[in-house]
Amino acid sequence: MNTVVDTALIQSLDSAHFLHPFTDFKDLSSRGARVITRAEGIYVWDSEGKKILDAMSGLWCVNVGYGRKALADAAHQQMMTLPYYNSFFQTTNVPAVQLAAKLASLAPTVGDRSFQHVFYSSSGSESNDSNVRMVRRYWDLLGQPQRKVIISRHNAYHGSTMAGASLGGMSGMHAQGDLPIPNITHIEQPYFFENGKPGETADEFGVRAAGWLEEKILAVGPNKVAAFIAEPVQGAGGVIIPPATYWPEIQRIVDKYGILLISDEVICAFGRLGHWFGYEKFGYKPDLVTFAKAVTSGYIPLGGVMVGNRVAKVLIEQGGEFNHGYTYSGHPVACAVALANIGIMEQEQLPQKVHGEIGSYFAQRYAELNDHPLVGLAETCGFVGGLVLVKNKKTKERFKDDDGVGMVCRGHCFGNGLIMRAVGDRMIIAPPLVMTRSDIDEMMRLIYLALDLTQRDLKARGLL
Ligand code: PXG
Repeated sequence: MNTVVDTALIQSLDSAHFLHPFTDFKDLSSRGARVITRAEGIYVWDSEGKKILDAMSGLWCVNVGYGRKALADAAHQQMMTLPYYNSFFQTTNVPAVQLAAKLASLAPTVGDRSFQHVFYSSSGSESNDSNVRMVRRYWDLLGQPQRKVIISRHNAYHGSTMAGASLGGMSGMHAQGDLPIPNITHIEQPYFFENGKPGETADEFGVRAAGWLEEKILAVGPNKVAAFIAEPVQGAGGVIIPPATYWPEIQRIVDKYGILLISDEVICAFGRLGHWFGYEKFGYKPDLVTFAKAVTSGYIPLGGVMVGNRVAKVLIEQGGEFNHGYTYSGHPVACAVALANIGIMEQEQLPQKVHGEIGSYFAQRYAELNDHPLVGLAETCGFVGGLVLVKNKKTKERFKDDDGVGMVCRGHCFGNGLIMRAVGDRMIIAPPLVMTRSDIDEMMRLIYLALDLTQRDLKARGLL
């Protein structure tokens, strides 16, 4: 395929017509967007022919890597058979049914929670809007309509629609558009490096951080709380991995007050943490599980909610008509691609690979970064990794926001052909699950190079 493009022309049309997400439009216009033209395996290429190792799997989604013919074939075949039909008005379609059954078979039962039902959308944001609707409907049907409040966490990311952005805890998003919407409130995130007290162990901190949920429930009034929503590991917030004690204590608290637990697994499902679903990794029992992104490895938009038996039973048996749904709920092409994608993951045993030897190798190599003078703490969970850049390793002194260290490092990553994301002073990755040992070695080589160049720059600026 001819992927040679006139970069200047594309950039000028881009700035004339395309308003990008989470972008300073004027700033982008002045510098010109990077034009990505093709991808294969774990690499993308830009319009200047530069080859870049994509350690972010697109945006946490291309778990099976780029260039998978089976996914293109599935889309092509489904488009020629039935490109679209809705699932309103008592109709259904074959791929949507098959995928729902497949997802139900993959989602493990934990304790008294099992997952037999799926509600489809086209994105993570929409799925979380659906969660808000389902949670409130559930409590209405149980005769407790006063249970409206959903508790989330600061620095969580749950999407960009009105409900998604409200559930999320990003202050920059709340500052625009009168958010959060009513009855959504937040507690602090379990970020040990930042919020651990001197002398406190990670495990002690995990219990204390979970305790903030109980404090909030008591402050709101236990009979007003509908649900708690959280990502197993916070992704967009900077790969914040909770201490091992956190989730069990959260489980104890939600059980004590009988509130619903929503596990937002838009990033953490489909092998990312070494399991089909993230809740398996930590062993907690969600009532609703949000998914999107890697269900199709990002090849086509699809999202949804795995609805656990506790909620499904009430909605199905007592609910009557549920007045909620999308044109593309159960889109046949998206569902066909998802089935093919899950087929690849099963055949290549990608969750098992991340859980097993290749995941251990990644963890071991990434942990070596802890010896780098700029790294305060480097941690992984499955195939996500985060590290914090520090001024002083011994005292854990951080850089100032204005120092822009993350951006300096990100610049060096890109300059040397690596996509690694910066979130403040944290550098994060979520590599494709198909990486081999030698891919991991190459990625680590590029990370070290970027860190060394960042250190050199910071020294030159007198910041070290
Ligand atoms: N929940 C979680 C946990 C997510 O990570 C969404 C919901 C929303 O999904 P949609 O499909 O509506 O975008 C996400 C999305 C970043 C970044 O900068 C992360 C996401 C989206 C955009 C940027 O890391 N995650």
